[in-house]
Amino acid sequence: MSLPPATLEAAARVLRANDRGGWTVPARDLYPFQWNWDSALIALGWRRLDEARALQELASLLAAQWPCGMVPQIVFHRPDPRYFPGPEVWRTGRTPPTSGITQPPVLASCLARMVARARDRALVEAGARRLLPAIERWHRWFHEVRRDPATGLVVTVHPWETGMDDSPLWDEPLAHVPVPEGLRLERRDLVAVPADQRPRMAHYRRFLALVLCFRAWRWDQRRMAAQSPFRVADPTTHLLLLAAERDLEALARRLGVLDPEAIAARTARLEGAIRRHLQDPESGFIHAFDLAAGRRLAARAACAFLAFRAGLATDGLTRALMAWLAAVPFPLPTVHPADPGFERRRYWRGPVWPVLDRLVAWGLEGEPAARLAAVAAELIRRFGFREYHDPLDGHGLGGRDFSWTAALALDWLADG
Ligand code: 9WN
Repeated sequence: MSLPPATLEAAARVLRANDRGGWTVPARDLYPFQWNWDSALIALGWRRLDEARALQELASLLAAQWPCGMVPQIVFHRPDPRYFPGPEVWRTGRTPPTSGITQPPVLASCLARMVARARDRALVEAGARRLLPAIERWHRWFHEVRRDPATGLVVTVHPWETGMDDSPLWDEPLAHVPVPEGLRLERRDLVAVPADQRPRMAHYRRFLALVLCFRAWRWDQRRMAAQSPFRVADPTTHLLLLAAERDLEALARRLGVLDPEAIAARTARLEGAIRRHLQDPESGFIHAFDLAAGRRLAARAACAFLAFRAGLATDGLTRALMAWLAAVPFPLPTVHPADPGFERRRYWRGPVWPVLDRLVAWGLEGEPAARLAAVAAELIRRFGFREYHDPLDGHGLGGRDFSWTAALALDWLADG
């Protein structure tokens, strides 16, 4: 289902209004800096309007890469009092200031899509050649600096790294994170969004406690991977990294750059670790793993369906997807409504996120892909470019004029 021209024009207006000159804010009031996986997905919207601007979005993010290879979750290009915690809390010592953790790696996959659909092939391929070495270093960082020696899985040290911050997946491992006495927490997010649509205070206190712990360790990434009080293997990070590695290898072969064999070898190792530790052998479902406790977690979330994109589909997982699609009028609910943890309006604990539908549909064909596109198109037509929605009545929630929602309208729903 495609969106009408007027809606696509409105999407382009959102991107232009959120453009800060080479980088785009996710949402003007709520998130006034550059975010990692937002920018990669926003670039896909820019590609429909201006391919050079799309490449610039990725370049401005990669310019903030750390010497160790990490590409940070947030780049604080210029001060803005509307977000907490800002650079004065993170204190990572980087220029420009950045946070000290990462986010799910979708950059390579977005760049591969830009190359595959390029209108100006010479421009986009030249841009890809420039950007690929930095992206390869970032992927290598996941395998080397963030490798859990016991399982071969990638260590995630903060729920913000998963992009699905207060998901019930993290309730159990977060419970072990100590909160220092007298912790000072400012909730500037609650100025723009009602509290029942945002993470609870108990979650936020632990989000901040982890930041302060890593700050005390001077952002030593190896120490964070080995000793963080929150050490999990995240389905989203693993499944998107697996897909991104496959896309990177294909790009390397196509453009004759990097070492595709080395990428293929580490991709195979990653796939093996996911199959061994995250995928349930009977149901095919992809679970999170608590590395600190040494066991797979029982909780289920919709990010498991990113497995289709990563080439890990099974009959059981297909049956589960069908059940989740049928469970609510506006799928995918991030948490199944029959789950006791389901909350229809609260952030990553139930609402449908158009951006997740887009990422899941990227790995699907036929009826399920068409259904997700139809749902996202209907939500956008009725409620505008929102951050997420109530999966029972479709009502728009969270931030407004949201960049990645506008971008997916241009990149995914304009194609029909
Ligand atoms: C923390 C920007 C980001 C997204 C995340 C989403 C939310 C931030 C927050 O907003 O997280 O990174 O402060 O709530 O959970 O996926 O990248 O849109």
